[in-house]
Formats: sequence, C-alpha cells, structure tokens
Amino acid sequence: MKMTFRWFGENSDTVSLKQIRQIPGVSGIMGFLDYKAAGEVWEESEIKRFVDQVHRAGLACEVIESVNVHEDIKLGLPTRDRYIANYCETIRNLAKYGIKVIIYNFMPVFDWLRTDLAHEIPEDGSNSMYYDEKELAGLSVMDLVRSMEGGSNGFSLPGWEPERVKELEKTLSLYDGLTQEDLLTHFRYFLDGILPTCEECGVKMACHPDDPCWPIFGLPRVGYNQYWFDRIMSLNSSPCNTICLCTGSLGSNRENDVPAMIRHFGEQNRISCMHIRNIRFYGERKFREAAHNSCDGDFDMFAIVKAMHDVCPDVYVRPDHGRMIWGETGRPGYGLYDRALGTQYLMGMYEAICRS
Ligand code: DNO
Repeated sequence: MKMTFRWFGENSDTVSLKQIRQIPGVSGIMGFLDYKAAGEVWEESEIKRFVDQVHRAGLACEVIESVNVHEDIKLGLPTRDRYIANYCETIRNLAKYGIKVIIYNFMPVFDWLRTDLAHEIPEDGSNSMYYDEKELAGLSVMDLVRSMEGGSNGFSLPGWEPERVKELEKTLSLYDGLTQEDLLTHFRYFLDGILPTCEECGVKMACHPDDPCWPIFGLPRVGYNQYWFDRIMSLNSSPCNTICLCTGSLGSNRENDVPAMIRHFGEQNRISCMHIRNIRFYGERKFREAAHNSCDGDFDMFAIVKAMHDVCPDVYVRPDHGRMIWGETGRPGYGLYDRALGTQYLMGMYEAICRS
C-alpha cells in the first residue's frame, strides 16, 4: 500500500505540502491542475512546475486525478477525435514527469454530487458532505449548481468548474435519448484511442466510479456496479485499462459488496489505486460521509483493507473525503485533520494485518 494524500495545488488548497509531509507514512500525493478545462492539453511546463514543487517537499507525485474527459467524447460527437488527441498528448506529457496512474471518470455532465456540502453531525458538531435523493428530486439543475457553489467555501470543485456549469443545461439536453449502450460504445472508442499511448508510456488509466453510484437526472451512467465495471474492463484488454476503486462511491449503492469487488477486480490486476472512505446511511439513498473508522459509519473497513492487502497490496491509496473537525474550514471533504486521522487508521490496520 502506497499511502498518498490528494493535493489541489498551492492556490487551491488550504492544506500545504509541508503539512502533508508531516503525516507519518504518507509518501506522496495525488495531484491535480485545478485550472485545466476538460479537453485541454496539460502542458509540459505546467506539469513540471507542479511535480517539481511536490518533489521539493519530499513527496512523490505518481498519480494525477481528474484529467477530465471532454463531453464530446462521452457524447460521441465528431469533434471527439481532437479531444482524444489532446488527451494522448497530456498522457505523454504526464509520463515524462513520472506519472504512473491517471484517474478519470466517464460520468455524463456531473462529477460527484451531494445535496449538502456541510451537513452538521448532531452527535459531535462536526460536519460532512451529505446526500439525500429525495432532496434532489425537488431541485432543478441550476438549484443544484447554486447549492454546490454556495457550500464550496469559494473553491471551484472538480467537475463543477464555472465554464462547465455555464453550459450545463445545454449539455444535459445533448444527452436526450442516449442509452447506456451508446455511452459504452463511446467509452470503447475513447479507450481504443488512448490506451496504445498509455502502453507506450507506461501509464495506467484508472476509472473512478460514478458518485453516487446509480444513474441520476435520467442520464445514462455505466460505472456503478460490478456488472458495468466488468463491461468497462472488457472494452479493451490492455493492462492499462484499470479502476480507481473508490469505496465511498461504490458503497453508496448498498447493492454493491465493496470488499467482494476489491477481490474480484484485484485478482484480475485491474485496480491501480484506491480512494478509501466510509459512509453512514440514514436510509435508502440518504447518507452522510463518515470518519474513516468502521465505528463512525456503516462500512466494514477491516474487510476493505484486508481485501486490498490480499489481492492488490501494491496499489496507491488515499484517504478520501473527510469531515470538518476541530473548527477547520476549507475545501469540502478535503480538510487536513480528518483525512490525516484516516491515513493513520488505515495504515495501523494494514500493519496489523501484515504482521498477524
Ligand atoms: C471526489 C474525487 C473525484 C475524482 C474524479 C476523478 O472527491 O474522488 O473528483 O477525483 O471523479 O475523475
């Protein structure tokens, strides 16, 4: 297990590289250039600057998140070839600076979604992100955008960048009539277009599950259970076609047996990294994000870490969304304290498993 921490860059994160370096056992970050729009080439000079900075802080930078796939690719429009060529160029540029894994998702229109970014937890006064499908039913897309913007403490959230949001209603209408099978066909075209470059450069693509893990707003989605991930994996047999196994996203759908999915895909060498977090359910499709510990949520975190240990012990791991505790404010889900606690819990458990 290579323990890392997500870092959004010096102007977009309340957490510094120095603080991350001081968390025992954290050896690297999962990075992000927050100012890049989907479809743009990530230039060498930008990547170099980011990676150099991380290295100077004594941390590794082998994983990059949210190299977002342009909507035209998901829609299968003729303009997609240009964006796929750009994506290949980004892969080549990232590889030159030591990136081994790129995390992306193939969710139409929205990235991850919550109905409240700072839900107060009555038991202890901390807060965490919250989702209630019933609330979503009463919201228009623009209401949702306002709620995400209002709760984000001024940060632009990945997948909710202003230029994407501006086009939201138009983009949504382009998906009218598009089926899951269509989306999968477009997914294959994308993978066939980029995976040869990945193989050439030694970079793995890691597909992040849909979050929450079911179709929303009537949009087709294909990354929310074992059936669909089996199909994504069989779209292209390249060893670079892998999964970012996010326990919180997959586990939000209670039909998913997350430890079993780790074993299933890990045994096939299809997991290259993991986002590990826990959830407390309040009902069907109604949950808040919890501390990483089993006792704070509904997941069996031991079963998750044990499965990882048994089938894919070499993956990159990071704690995922944390609560806001001890008065901290910052990017929702991405404060320092709760995530740092999460790393210690996960590493403690991992060490105990290895030594027992
Ligand atoms: C949410 C993250 C996601 C993830 C992207 C990958 O907090 O896990 O933003 O990085 O979906 O494309």
